[in-house]
Amino acid sequence: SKKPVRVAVTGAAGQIGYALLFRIASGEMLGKDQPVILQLLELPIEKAQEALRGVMMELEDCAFPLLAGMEAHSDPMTAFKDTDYALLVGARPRGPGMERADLLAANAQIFTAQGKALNAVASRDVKVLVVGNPANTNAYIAMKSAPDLKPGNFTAMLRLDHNRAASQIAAKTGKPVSAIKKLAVWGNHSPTMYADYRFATIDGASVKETINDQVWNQDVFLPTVGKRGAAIIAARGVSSAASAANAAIDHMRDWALGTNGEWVTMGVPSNGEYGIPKDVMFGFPVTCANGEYKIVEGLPIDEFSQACIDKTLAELIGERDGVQHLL
Ligand code: NAX
Repeated sequence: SKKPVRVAVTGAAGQIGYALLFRIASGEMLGKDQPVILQLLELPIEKAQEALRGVMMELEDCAFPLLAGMEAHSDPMTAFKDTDYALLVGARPRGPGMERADLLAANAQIFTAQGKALNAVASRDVKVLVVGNPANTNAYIAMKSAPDLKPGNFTAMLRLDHNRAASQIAAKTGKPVSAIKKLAVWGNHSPTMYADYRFATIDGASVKETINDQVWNQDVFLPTVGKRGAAIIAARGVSSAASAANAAIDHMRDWALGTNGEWVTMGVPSNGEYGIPKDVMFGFPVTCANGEYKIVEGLPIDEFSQACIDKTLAELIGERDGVQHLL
């Protein structure tokens, strides 16, 4: 049987953590033959640590055959020791009256410390997924704080946007989600993201030609996907958790186990592809094989798409410039 791998999860006692840990421990992320050791990080405050203990009691009570070990931590320097995977979910939410700059600064502090800890103690091949918002910029900060790790070890979660887009297209065309291929989401995990179905096929037919409605694309589809998080908060009273955890599982599973040539969306550091400045943590279409992702290159970008990409890029550059002095 396989040697256990170490999976660190931060914000483990939060609502995404609660929807995520049981699925990791049951083998849905890394395979039904891959034992895992969970290294769980929560804030060093009694309430958070107590809640984490409760979650760990429930994990025990599942008696998962693949759960080879479990640890509670309050310090990233111990939580990330030798970790092969790190899902950075915990972040500072925007409090009442908190300005955007304060939010960026509070998160910069968290992700600088966590990036440094990963740099110091994690596996040199660690795969890092940042879920905590602002996800792209937090991932950028962690990457910049870990100079001894490859930039490509750091990614941000755009997969929820990707899955939301796929689901909207399936509903519009009346086809199953599983029939959709070659969908892409460009840019920031925010309402400015650009979900792009120009290359997508559904049962082999062009999605763009099947829908054939640029007004729907611009006025219905993109705003629906972009504002989906807000719509869920309005309906549920709390932010998306199960769908976010599901997207994190999809992202890590595909990165680790491969996509068999199919496209998925990941936020990854640019190497200059599509004119995105180097190191900007940007949503791109990728394929994954042998534990590596590869940006799909050479796609034509039309005028409408370029304007959408420019807008989401400008937002990311603004976030980066807002934290640059803190790095
Ligand atoms: P919760 O507030 O339920 O849980 C967050 C947990 O993180 C809390 O238990 C808190 O104690 C812990 N935490 C905070 N700072 C920490 C730190 N420095 N180290 C370790 N633990 C820490 O939030 P939840 O609903 O689980 O959401 C978590 C994050 O995901 C938020 O930032 C949220 O905005 C973000 N999201 C990102 C999405 C994406 O697609 N990238 C979608 C869903 C979600 O909104």
